[in-house]
Amino acid sequence: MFPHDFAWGAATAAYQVEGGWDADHKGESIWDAFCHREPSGVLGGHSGDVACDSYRLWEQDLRCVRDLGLTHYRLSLSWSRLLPHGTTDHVNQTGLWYYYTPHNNVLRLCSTGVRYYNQVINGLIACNVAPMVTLYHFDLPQALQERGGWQSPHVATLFDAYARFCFQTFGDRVKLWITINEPYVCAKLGHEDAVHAPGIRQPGVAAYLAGHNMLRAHAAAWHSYDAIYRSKQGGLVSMAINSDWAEPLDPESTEDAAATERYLAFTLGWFAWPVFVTGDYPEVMRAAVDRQSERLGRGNSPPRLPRFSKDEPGILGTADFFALNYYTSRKVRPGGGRGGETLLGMKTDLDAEGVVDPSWPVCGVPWLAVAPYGLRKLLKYIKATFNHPAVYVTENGFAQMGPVLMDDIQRCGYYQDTIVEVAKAIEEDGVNVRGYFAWSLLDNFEWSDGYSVRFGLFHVDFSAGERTRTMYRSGREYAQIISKHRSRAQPENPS
Ligand code: GBH
Repeated sequence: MFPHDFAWGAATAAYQVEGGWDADHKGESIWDAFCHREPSGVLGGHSGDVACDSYRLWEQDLRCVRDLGLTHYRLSLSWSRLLPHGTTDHVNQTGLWYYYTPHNNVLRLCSTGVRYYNQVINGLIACNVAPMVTLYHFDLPQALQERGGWQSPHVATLFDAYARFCFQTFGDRVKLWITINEPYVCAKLGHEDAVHAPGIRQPGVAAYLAGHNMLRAHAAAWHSYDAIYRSKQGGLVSMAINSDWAEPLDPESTEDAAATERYLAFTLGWFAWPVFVTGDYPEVMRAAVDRQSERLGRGNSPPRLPRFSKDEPGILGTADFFALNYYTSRKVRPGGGRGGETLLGMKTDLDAEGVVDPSWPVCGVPWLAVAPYGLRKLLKYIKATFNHPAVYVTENGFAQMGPVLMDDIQRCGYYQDTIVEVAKAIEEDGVNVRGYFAWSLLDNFEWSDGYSVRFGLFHVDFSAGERTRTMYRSGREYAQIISKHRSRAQPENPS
């Protein structure tokens, strides 16, 4: 059974739902720029300009949250809505909002960005739903991109200032923080593959540098929280790491086993190892990158996978829980760096490829093979590898493609089966899982797939001005699961 205080949640991200991309003096983000570029890298030329219009319709989102009976809701803040230039010297000064605090007779000023998130956060708390807040979900202020973005070493200090601003402003009510969502995706899809903003393609170099600065930024923010806010606010801070579960294609093959180790090191390990194990990248990863640099005659100074400076506060220990985004699994064999390849790139460095087991159905997006058992395996692996941390599954979900099915039975099955695996991980493997967040509350802007891919528990009608939200069958079934477990949960013994 699930612990009585288990977090039952759903998640969204600012750019994917808010719209209002330039409302009330919001600054431009890299996703605004990426989508507005011609030709844009997004299917159908879609953008998040309006999305679910949650900037205007946030009260409807709160209704959805309540209809599901969630205990927690995970949302992200738009950095450039709060700080249009990305820096704290400009707190959306032109979009000011005055409010009066009757208890001490003070007329206060705050930015419309602050006002927006205050409304959402206060609205959640008023209906007894705890917010989990992500500071960064892929949407860097464009002004900072123009100063080098995640490839600039200065981004860590700027992120830290933004994080402090958020802790200071919202931390009296927000007790669960995610600094950066999926640094892997930001680094690799944004700086290696160019399929995400900022659309950079510098294989084998830029992603490692971007990822490095994300780790530095995360650590700086965690240290700030720890030193300045924790004693007053008593919250927890982590970074959300995405990973497939991976296992050898041929269980007998030592080559496949080694490839699997690399596969996990290059996804989960890239970020989790520095934070939870050694303060540095997995040795397997560094060795693989260095080996290819040498083989391709690139030399090794500076190393493509950067080294952490001893003069900065460390990375090790900068997470108060493990935040995992899990969707799918792979069977792994070597491939991509066998000697024939002459291209520098992460694929060559990794020298492993993941394939889908034929028994796993693929029914939505091509990458999402249904393998719920992989989550249990991954949770067990995390317990063993990262010193038995408290774990929140901060994302898990299933996409529909093509015609909309309000009776989305495949997604119902996906959630059912996955939640059972979480229960087994808790009961049988003793993993300290503290919560589970479905991705996503709403159908939304699915990055380079635009609106063609639907992950919601609520259907959103993107052709209607009102962006009507309608609960899918999977939403009803998730609500039933939650209510069953919430009512079964024993309230804490008051003595
Ligand atoms: C999450 O990433 C994101 O946090 C969320 O914003 C997003 O909406 C959700 O997933 C659904 O996609 O097309 O073969 O290159 C999940 C991790 C890693 C899954 C990159 C898709 C691309 C595979 N993602 N992966 S491919």
